[in-house]
Amino acid sequence: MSLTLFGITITTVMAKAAYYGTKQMIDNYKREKERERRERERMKAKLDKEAKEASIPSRSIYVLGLKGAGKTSLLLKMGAKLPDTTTNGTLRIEKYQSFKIKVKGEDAIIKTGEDIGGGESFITTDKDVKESDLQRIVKTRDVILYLFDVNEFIKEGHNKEREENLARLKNIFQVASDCNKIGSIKLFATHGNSFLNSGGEINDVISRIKEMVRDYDSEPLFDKLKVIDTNNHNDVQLVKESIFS
Ligand SMILES: Nc1nc2c(ncn2[C@@H]2O[C@H](COP(=O)(O)OP(=O)(O)OP(=O)(O)O)[C@@H](O)[C@H]2O)c(=O)[nH]1
Ligand SMILES: [Mg+2]
Repeated sequence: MSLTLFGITITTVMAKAAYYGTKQMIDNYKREKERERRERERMKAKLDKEAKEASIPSRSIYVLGLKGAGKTSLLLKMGAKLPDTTTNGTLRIEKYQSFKIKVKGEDAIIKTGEDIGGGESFITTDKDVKESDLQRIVKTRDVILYLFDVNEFIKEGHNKEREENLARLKNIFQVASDCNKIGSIKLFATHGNSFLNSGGEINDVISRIKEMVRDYDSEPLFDKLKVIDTNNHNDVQLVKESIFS
């Protein structure tokens, strides 16, 4: 069928094509407007989230200590997303994204960071290089948590693990003094539950440890030493509070 208007012949096929073409244009336009609306909403939500998070207190931390001290266990318990297989010994640097925690009922943020193994090779302490890993870490992080296994530390006699801890703490103390950040180093003696289960007494062990480190360079770091179990919710809460204190 065809219709002639002002000398132009319009066939049904032409009319249909014009109709569908126009419809498609309108649909495309609507889709584009909808996409723009969704993008605006997404941006607004992102900005709102960033503004909200900017008002939440945040800290960057680094957890140090010998192999088996409980670094990975503590980070996992605090809420860092790490492969939990790494509590069998962290073999490479594992990065974690920033995560939210509660401190005294209020929101707080632990910034992006990394979990390292306690093996010597993971961080350099060599002062000859321009800046050792340890210097970089102490300088750039807000808080350093240093963990050691209380049961190993207090063993009497020649104690290689205690010596190693004290050697590392000497370095850390030195670097922290150089950049005026002694207060950012927090010490925690871990495996407190095994210690208690074997009949130990917390106050007594803290005094014993302080006696053992008397006259060592890092002695001042032991002033606020706490004994914790990295799997205990209240103990981990204590660590979180110390990060924001
Ligand atoms: N009883 C007890 N066990 C703990 C505690 N903290 C860690 N552990 C255990 O000790 C072992 C070593 O813990 P990790 O968290 O892997 O120690 P790490 O410091 O990350 O060790 P590396 O990655 O090798 O340097 C694991 O079997 C943990 O379950 C604690 O406070 N109490
Ligand atoms: Mg580990």
